[in-house]
Amino acid sequence: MTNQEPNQREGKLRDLLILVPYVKPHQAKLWSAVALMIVSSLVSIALPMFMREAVDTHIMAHDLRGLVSLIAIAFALIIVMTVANILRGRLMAKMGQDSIRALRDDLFAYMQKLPVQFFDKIPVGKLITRLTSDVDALRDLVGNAIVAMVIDSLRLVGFLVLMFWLDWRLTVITLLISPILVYAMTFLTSRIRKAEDQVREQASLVNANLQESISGIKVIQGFQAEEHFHEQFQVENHSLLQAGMKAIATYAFFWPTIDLAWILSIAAIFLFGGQWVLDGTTTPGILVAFIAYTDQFFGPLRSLSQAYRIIQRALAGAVRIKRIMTTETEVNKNLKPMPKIIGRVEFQNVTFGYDPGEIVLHDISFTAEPGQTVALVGHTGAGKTSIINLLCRFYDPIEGRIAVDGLNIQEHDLESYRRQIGLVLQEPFLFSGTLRDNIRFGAPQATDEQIWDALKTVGLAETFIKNRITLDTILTERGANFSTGQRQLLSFARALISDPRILILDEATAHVDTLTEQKVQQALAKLLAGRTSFVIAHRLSTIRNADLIIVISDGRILESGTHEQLLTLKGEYWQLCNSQNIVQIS
Ligand code: M5T
Ligand code: MG
Repeated sequence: MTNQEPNQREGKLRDLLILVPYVKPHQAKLWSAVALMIVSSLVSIALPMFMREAVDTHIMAHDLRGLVSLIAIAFALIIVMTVANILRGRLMAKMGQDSIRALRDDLFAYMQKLPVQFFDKIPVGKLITRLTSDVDALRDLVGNAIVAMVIDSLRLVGFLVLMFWLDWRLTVITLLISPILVYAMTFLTSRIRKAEDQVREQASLVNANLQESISGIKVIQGFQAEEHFHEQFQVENHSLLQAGMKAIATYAFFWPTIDLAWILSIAAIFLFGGQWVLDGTTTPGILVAFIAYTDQFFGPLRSLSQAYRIIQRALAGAVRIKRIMTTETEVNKNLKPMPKIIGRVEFQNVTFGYDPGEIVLHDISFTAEPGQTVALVGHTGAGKTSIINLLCRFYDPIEGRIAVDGLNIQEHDLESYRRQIGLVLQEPFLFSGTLRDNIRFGAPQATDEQIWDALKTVGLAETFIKNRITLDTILTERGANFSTGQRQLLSFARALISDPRILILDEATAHVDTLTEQKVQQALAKLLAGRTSFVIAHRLSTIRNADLIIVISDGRILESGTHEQLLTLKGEYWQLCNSQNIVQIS
């Protein structure tokens, strides 16, 4: 589960380049923010010099008027600095939010196009946490850290230059505490970072767990498995607590260490600086200014180490986001579009496995002529759905070729191909929204009249009218306010409306009762007419009239032919029919 997540350290600064197109439109804001920051930095660099001036020139000379006017100037500068800081904060925050909103939009669009395999490997809850927290990390970077980094480095240099200029001996003494700082900033921050990574990883596990138990709530309650799931949750939740505690414990060392360094250097400055004032080699004003510089010196240091952490997080996030945005999707392959197809489907020696080491389909070959109905029959786990998955190109074969109208589907644009396929699955996908939106899903231009026609064809119109269900009726999530059979029929209507050349029904009739099934059979006959169709049904009565029945066993084609042909073989199909008492009907 975690083995394919990139390690934090894989993040390179170059990965942050994915942000460039998102920040670019906001350049004006960025540069204004930089300008404002330069202003406030200059003021903060200059302020201690005012202190020196106040002490040495005015206080020592008993010059109260001069002192007051100096303070007035300093005060004005402080106002300028404060306003600049407020404006800069707002600009940067706005820029961060705006650019990240665009990134989030794009990310969603990319994710929707990712190959199905991508989602096989990562639990949904984890993916969601990851996307939200990774995106947040990038927002922190854009909205704060980038500019802060540059400006804080400049401020540090400015402080050092002025400190050396004022008194190099005191500067050297201040710098003597740097080993403590280096320890805090490298060793401690790297430990904090590791602990925080663990917290995030664990939080995503808790969310994955939560997501799973919410979507399975009926089964969980039905089997009284609440206790078991609760225990599982408690375990994950406890690990989250532990990870959090560890992070806090490490963090607890950080500021006190920094403060210790600060106190030590102030003490040293008083000790040595005091002596030097007494022996006249430095002035009281310089001593005061120096204390102020030392104090200020720690500000940028702190925010630099914070910025460092934000950058680390953003790097890790950028790698994962980049992986999504650069995962090869069919969209960025630029293949030629699939022309309008007639519907001749050929599987030529197709071999396939979800995991290349575990072959699920062996050397499958068959041809479906345009308009034919092909039934796939076989025991559970035989590989029927897998054949469909290949036909829809959710996956690609390891060996062999799938051709439609003689064209290799792998060499043609996926969108233009899938548009010509209709898919009805055992678990129909309905989403929260109106009935209308759910049905014209694959054909957005369909009119209300067409929709009602489709509903009539699948036999739902009457019930809907009787129950006052209109096209504006809202479906709750996953269509929970409709019965399973109704949902099935709705997805028939959806397939009908999009008028596909190739139609796939995977266990699509499993949920409808026998009476409805007769209706459905008629609906099906209309649905299938003139299209190449693939029907998977465990109830063999549904597929008796198919033009070609393919019997699959353990991923291989065992026999194929029409119902009558297969019966005379007295093989697997005959046995299956026997077990469902339908031999005599033929
Ligand atoms: C065939 C494996 C499954 C089975 C084999 C869909 C799917 C299947 N498999 C995966 O590893 N990952 C997947 O996403 O493939 O499975 P199938 O094609 O689903 O069988 P079926 O459709 O004939 O069975 P059923 O039960 O729907 O009638 O080994 O583990
Ligand atoms: Mg199946």
